[in-house]
Amino acid sequence: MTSGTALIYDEEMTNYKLLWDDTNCGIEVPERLSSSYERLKHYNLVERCVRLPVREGTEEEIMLVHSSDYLKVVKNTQTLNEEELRRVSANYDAVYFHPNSYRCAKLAVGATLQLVDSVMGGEVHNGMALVRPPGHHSQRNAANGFCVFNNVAIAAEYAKRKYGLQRILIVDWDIHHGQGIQYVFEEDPSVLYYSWHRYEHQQFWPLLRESDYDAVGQEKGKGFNINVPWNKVGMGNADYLAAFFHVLLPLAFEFDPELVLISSGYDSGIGDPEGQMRATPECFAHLTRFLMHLANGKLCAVLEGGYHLRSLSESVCMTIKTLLGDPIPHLSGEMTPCLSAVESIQNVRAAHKPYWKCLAYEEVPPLEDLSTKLHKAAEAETAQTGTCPVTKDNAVNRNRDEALKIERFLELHMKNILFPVPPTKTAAAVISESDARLLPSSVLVEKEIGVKELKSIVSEFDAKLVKEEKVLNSLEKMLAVLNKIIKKEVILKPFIAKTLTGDFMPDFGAYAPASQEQVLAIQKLRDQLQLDWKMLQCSGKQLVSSSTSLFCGNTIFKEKIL
Ligand code: Q9C
Ligand code: ZN
Repeated sequence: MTSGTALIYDEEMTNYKLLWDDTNCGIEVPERLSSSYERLKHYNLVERCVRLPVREGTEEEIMLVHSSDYLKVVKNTQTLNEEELRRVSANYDAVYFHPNSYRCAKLAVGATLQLVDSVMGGEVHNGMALVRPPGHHSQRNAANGFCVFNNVAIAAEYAKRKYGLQRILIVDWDIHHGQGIQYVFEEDPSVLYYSWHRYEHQQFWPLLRESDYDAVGQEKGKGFNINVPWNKVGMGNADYLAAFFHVLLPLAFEFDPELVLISSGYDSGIGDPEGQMRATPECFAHLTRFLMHLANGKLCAVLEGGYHLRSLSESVCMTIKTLLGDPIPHLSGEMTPCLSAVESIQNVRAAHKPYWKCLAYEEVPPLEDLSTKLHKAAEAETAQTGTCPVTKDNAVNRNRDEALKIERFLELHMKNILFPVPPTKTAAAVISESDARLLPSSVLVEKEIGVKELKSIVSEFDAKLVKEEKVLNSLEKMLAVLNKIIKKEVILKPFIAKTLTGDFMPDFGAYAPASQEQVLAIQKLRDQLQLDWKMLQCSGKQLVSSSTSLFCGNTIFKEKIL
């Protein structure tokens, strides 16, 4: 068993800065690094980490992702004067060079690879590298968005080669789209890239069509590129968690990575001038903790953006505290995602449905239509009458088809709420835990089903639950929102009943070791599923090695499988 959290930081990476006026680049300052490190010291976190020295990334390592021509261009900036530096910088979008940029960019690559080595070598369990310049925008032949070398993309290539990894997950929670990473791995099924980003229907930098949800990867890499475009600013804890629950985590668990890399930008946090989002530092503790369940905990976080110094440094601390295993702080504020977030999430899910088993059984019409329609109808009606149409009996003249659609919409959301739950827990207990944060709308509404009615529904299935006021509160909140979308109890009741009894969740029963027949049956199933199950599909060694490791506790079976 390995333990410990690595921290990689070297003051030398603060030794470059913008030398001239440029409103695009002014926010990328050395204090981003030093203030994060100061904050870590303030919370006594530095001394709890395993300190690793940085090194320079080698030319060979840099060329895992970048061309030798581009490497030469960057190398050449070391000796340029200000005028020449300005000229080189102007060849790229939102980039500045300084005589120390090349040295620091090499250290940023090397620091990232040191982290990967110490995690893969088992010296530590996980860790974080605090680096400058960031990496995720840079491309084979170009610097971009403050980024010189693509630290995380290089790390993934490096880990594939040095450790023979077949499945690496990159989670890019920076608020900008890491298009550089997308370009590198677009056709590569062994690297699953996930990014959420401020998009605003392509009105936000880097203004790319390929940042939208329908960029799912190409050729063999189809299904391995996941974009969650945020079309509004102000996304917060609930929206981020909903994206994790409904997009990233299901797919990531199906993918079953051997290593997780985080493009750990904090411009997605509250107060950041670029992101304009609202996630609190505590949110990053939750995001981190979820990812620690993957890849046996092998996780490397690498700093990308983050321009509000206080928000940035508090969020860095939250991430490292969580990596160290500290308790996760509670989240405050609105716990339901906004309509725009739900729309984005549903669009990504729809786009990825052909590629992932965990999405395959979703039977809903494209949610874009439905929610946009509901939203528009509500807005129009509210403007006219001051009341929300969907709560009024006859305000919206729905035909049967539409009613059915809404029913499926609700059913889908109930399934979503319950998705990550082991069957041993009651549905209601789970809803209480998740605090109903996965509901489709956050608008306050009149209650159509009161606590009394609710109690009677619930008590039919589990008398014990009725006593738990907390559970009821969550359910009540949930029902209130559902009521807003659709008035008729008659549709809701049997459906809620079904959900509460856990109808669609299989009961696995008590755990018992697999019998020989079961192992062979599973083996056969794996053969069949291999074609479309990601976890099997992208493992070259697949059957033999995975099967034996699954059942290695039982040597009798091992021989049979081999
Ligand atoms: N008008 C990172 O967060 N903004 N890079 C350009 C153009 C550039 C962000 C605005 C933002 C780059 C690593
Ligand atoms: Zn960013």
